[in-house]
Amino acid sequence: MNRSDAFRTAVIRTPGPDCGKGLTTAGLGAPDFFRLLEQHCEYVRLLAEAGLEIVRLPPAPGFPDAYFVEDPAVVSPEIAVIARPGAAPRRGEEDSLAPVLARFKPLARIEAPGSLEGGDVLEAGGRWFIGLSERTNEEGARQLETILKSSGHDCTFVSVPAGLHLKSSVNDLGDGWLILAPALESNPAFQGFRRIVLEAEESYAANVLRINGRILLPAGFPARRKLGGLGVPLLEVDVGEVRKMDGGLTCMSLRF
Ligand code: CIR
Repeated sequence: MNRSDAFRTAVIRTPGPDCGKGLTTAGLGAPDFFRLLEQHCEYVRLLAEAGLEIVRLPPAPGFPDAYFVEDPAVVSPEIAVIARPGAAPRRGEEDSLAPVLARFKPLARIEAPGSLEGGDVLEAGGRWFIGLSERTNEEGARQLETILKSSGHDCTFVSVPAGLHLKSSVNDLGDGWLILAPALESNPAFQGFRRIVLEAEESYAANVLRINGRILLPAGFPARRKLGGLGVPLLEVDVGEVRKMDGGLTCMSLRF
């Protein structure tokens, strides 16, 4: 059983009209707010169709990246860990998320000088991988490891070689499969998995979301052909505007 096939709840946050003021390295221009809202709506609709109860938060004025709710928290079966974003402008997003998650799980916190963003945390095959990146430092990773270990979870640290977060380059496809950008192809951390490795120019498509027996993938990438043999429904989602802000499919929800 894949844990990602037994999720019941998705916390999401509606993007605000200041979405273009968020952090980005994409160089793809500013997102169109209304198109972004449409794409976000369709994403949320697909999560609901997958059987998830949607907990919708309003935009957080002054925090243009706050709809990337995956980053300020990590939720395990036992606990919700309130993260400490490595990006200074994103610090504070976690304050309005904590009381919401407290309705579902006991809380723990990543404390300074630790920094950690949920985009750097991947659960796959019953193991947890924590990316060390520009957003997640070793201290933050160690704090999360201690918290997860106390519930018996095994953690592996992975140096993030490219992209914003670990999950920009590797994600769980379920049933022992991972999808990887070539930068992580030969990383020993993932040796025990069956692997689908993308071409460098379609690395963005590594940010797929396995959820309740289906896989959401960014629309318009040839990567789709490589996933056909998995025997799982594939749903393409247009995230063109989201990508302009360095975001993708995993980062717009917290699932548990
Ligand atoms: C940022 O730079 O923090 C946001 N503009 C994008 C965050 C994307 N998060 C994710 O992939 N987990």
